[in-house]
Amino acid sequence: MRKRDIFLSALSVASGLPALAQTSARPNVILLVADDLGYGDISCYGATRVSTPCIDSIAQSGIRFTDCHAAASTSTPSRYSLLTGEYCFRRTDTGIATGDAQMIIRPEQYTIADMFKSVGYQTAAIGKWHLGLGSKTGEQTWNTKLDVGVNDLGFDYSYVMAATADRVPCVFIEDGKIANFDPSAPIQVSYSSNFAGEPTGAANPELLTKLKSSHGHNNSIVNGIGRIGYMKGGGKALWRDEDIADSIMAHAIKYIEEHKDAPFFMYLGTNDVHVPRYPHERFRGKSPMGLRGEAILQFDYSIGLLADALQRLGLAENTLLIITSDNGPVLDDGYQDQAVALAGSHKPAGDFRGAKYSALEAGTTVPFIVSWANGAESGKVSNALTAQIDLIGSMAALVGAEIPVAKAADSQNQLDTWLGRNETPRDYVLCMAQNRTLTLRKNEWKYIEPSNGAAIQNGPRTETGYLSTPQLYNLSTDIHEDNNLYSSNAAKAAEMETLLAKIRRP
Ligand code: NG6
Ligand code: CA
Repeated sequence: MRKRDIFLSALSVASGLPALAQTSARPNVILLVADDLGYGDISCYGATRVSTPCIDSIAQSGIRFTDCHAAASTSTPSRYSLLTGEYCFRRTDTGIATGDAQMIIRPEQYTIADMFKSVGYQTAAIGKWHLGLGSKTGEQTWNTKLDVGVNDLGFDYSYVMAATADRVPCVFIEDGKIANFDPSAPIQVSYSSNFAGEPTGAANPELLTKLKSSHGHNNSIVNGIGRIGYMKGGGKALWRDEDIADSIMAHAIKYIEEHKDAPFFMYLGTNDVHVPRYPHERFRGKSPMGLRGEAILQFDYSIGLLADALQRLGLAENTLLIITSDNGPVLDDGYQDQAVALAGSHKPAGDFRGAKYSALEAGTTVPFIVSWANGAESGKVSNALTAQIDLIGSMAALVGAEIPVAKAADSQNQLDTWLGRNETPRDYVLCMAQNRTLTLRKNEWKYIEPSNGAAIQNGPRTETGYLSTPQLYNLSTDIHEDNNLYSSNAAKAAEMETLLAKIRRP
């Protein structure tokens, strides 16, 4: 036997599962990560003021998890952990990245794409990136090929937004180069000062014709919307916010069409439902919740397009699709899109306390749906404590890849739980809030370490859960984290603190 076959046999014995390579074609894997989509934002997780039939139908044919966590309550650190299997807190440079940040994951670092490539998969990253590009912050060669980019992290193909839709540069980068590059309008990007003669949201609010800011977002104006950071140029390469969802999904589907004969892994980051929420015209007026509700409808519609494409190409049965979000929800994240005023009875975070940015459960508890007709249970709801950090470990077990020693060290193999074969919970779940406060879950217990952050998030006015003293909650009786048991349950508190210290310094 070749080394790979020996490894697969060993794996099948160890896990009790048939080695996939010996039983069925290896599945395609699509990891679809929404942006700021809350636990309560989709109907199969309880939303009633918005309906998400495409996602609900996928959940019905797969497993819907009720207690899954992103590694952080903001995007950059959450995605860093997801793609590397390493906790974001282990490095200090994993906070929310500017659009001109250098690449945070180092080319030599092991990624989920490297893992899939090691067993012969084609790999693609499409959509929101927000993990930096180029080798030096502020010195990217935007108008020629970037010196270092997504394709240096194991992805064969990439079509990404450098950061977020509210940050410049407002162009897509395809395989390291500006997509639809306009030679008559090369771009310039700065996060320190404006370019002479260029309007800004702060100086020219009359030019904010599509969306006005509620906080921040008052630098360069692109498509009638103020952004974070300054840019000049772009011409025909500039995105139109109304077309971002279509553009991301069109590129994803084109990739799938072109790679339907070989197994592929696709990291697919939608822009929805991050700010600025400015969905395509066809969704306008379709939600009582205004633009944020329409962005959720657009997100669901995009997933419908993806599902249809998989069906049409004969890939529906043997594609493992994960639908999740990078962090919890927020209503007012800096634009006057009326998300707060029109939310009504909608609970974007379900029954959890807090929001995006927060150390409370709403910050990192995210929708998590796994669907794979050929290999996962169907029509199941799993209450197992799970974590996105286990992506590499679980997917490596799925495809029989050997993770090199000391790589993706925080990621575990939770494949059986993820495929619904059992409900074995993760032994603990560690998360990081925006001010880098760490939280620890173990079974029903939740510990929040002390920090000096403000109790209310500046801007969105949401609860952070930051407190100068430690917190301990029993979520089985107190899902809303109201009763701090830290003083009254000293034994459990000590156990959680000891475990946190151990994880922090392995
Ligand atoms: C904040 C932005 C917010 C959003 C967030 C990152 C302001 C006032 N707020 O700093 O709008 O962009 O960063 O969100 O600028 S994330 O989901 O990508 O982490
Ligand atoms: Ca996010």
